[in-house]
Amino acid sequence: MITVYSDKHRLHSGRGELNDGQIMPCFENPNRADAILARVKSEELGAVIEPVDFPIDAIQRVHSHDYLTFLKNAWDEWELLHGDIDAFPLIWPVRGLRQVCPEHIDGKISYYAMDAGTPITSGTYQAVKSTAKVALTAQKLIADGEHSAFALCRPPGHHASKDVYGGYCFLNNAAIAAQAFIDQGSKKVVVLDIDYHHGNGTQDIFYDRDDVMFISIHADPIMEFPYFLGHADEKGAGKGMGFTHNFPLPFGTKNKKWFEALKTAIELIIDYAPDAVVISLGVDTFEGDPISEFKLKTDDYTVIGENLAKLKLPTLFIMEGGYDVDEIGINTVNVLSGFEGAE
Ligand code: SS9
Ligand code: ZN
Repeated sequence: MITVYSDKHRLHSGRGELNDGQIMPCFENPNRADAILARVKSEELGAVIEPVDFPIDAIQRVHSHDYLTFLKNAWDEWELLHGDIDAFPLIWPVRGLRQVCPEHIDGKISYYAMDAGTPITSGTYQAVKSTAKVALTAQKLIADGEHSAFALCRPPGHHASKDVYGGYCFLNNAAIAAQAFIDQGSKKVVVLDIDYHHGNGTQDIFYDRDDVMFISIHADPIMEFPYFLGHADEKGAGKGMGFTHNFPLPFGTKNKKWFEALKTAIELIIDYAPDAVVISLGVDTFEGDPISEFKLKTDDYTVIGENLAKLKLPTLFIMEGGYDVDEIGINTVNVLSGFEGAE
C-alpha cells in the first residue's frame, strides 16, 4: 500500500492545550506522525510519496470561504496583538448569544473554535493545507486505480466541520477526500470513522446527503468528547435520513463489543454498495491511549484491517487520532498490513 506523507505537518506544533484545568503539552504533536512513518518504513508497507499540489477548490467544496480566510489570517492577526503565543478562544457563542462573526481576532477565534484544546500556531495554516493535499493525493491514487492508499495526515480532521475547528482538527481531510470522489463521478461513498471520538465534523458536513454515508463507532458522547454529537438517534436529515449511523459505546469497551459494532457497520456498507470507502482511521481506541477509555489491543488492529478488506472495495485510509506515541505506529500499520494481507 502506498503512503502519502509530507514533512510539513511539523509546521503545526502547539506548545500546550487546556486539559483537566491545566495547560499541558499537546497530545497531538509531530512525534505522532514521525512514529507512524517510521513504522511504515520498518514494516515495508510500500512506497512513501509526497503530496502533489491541488487548487484550493477541492478544500472549498467542504469548508466555507470565510472560514478558510479566517484560518489563513488568524495567526498574523493574533501575533500582532498578543505576540508569539499559541492562539486560543476565551468565549463561545452558546445558547442566547448571536452567531455573528466579530471583527476582533479574539472574537473570531471564539466564533470558529469548538474547544480550548486546539492551538493555532504560526505554521498551522500551512500544515493543514498540506495535510488536505496528502488526503487528496491518496484519493487520486485510488481514483487512478489503486485498490487502497494511506494518507498519513496530521493534524487530524474529523472534528472540523464546514466552518468550525477543534478537537485538534482544522480541515476535514476525510470529508475533502470523500467529496473529491463524488466530484470525480462516484455516485456513493462511505466514510467509516473508527476513531475513539465521534467524527462530529464529518457527520455534520454530510448530514443531509444520501451520496455520502457516514458511519461512526466511538465513545458515547454522554461521557466523552465531543459531547454534543454522536448519539444513536442521529440518523440524517432530509434526503440524508437513514444515511448516518452512530454506534456509541461505553467506557471500558473491549474487542468483543467493538467488533460487534464493526460487523453491523460492514453490513450497512455492503447494503449501500458504495464506489469507495474512506476510513477515518484513529487508533485512540487502544488500551494504552492516554486520553481514551476503550481497551483494544495491538493484535485487534490487524483484525480490523482484515475485516475491512472483506468489503473488496477501493479503500482510502485517512489518519485521525491516536495519542500513545510509543504504540501508534504499530497499531496503525497493523490495520494497513491486516488489510493488505487479507486482500
Ligand atoms: C482529554 C481532552 C480531549 C479533545 C480530544 C480530541 C481527539 C481528536 N481530556 N480533547 S481525535
Ligand atoms: Zn480521537
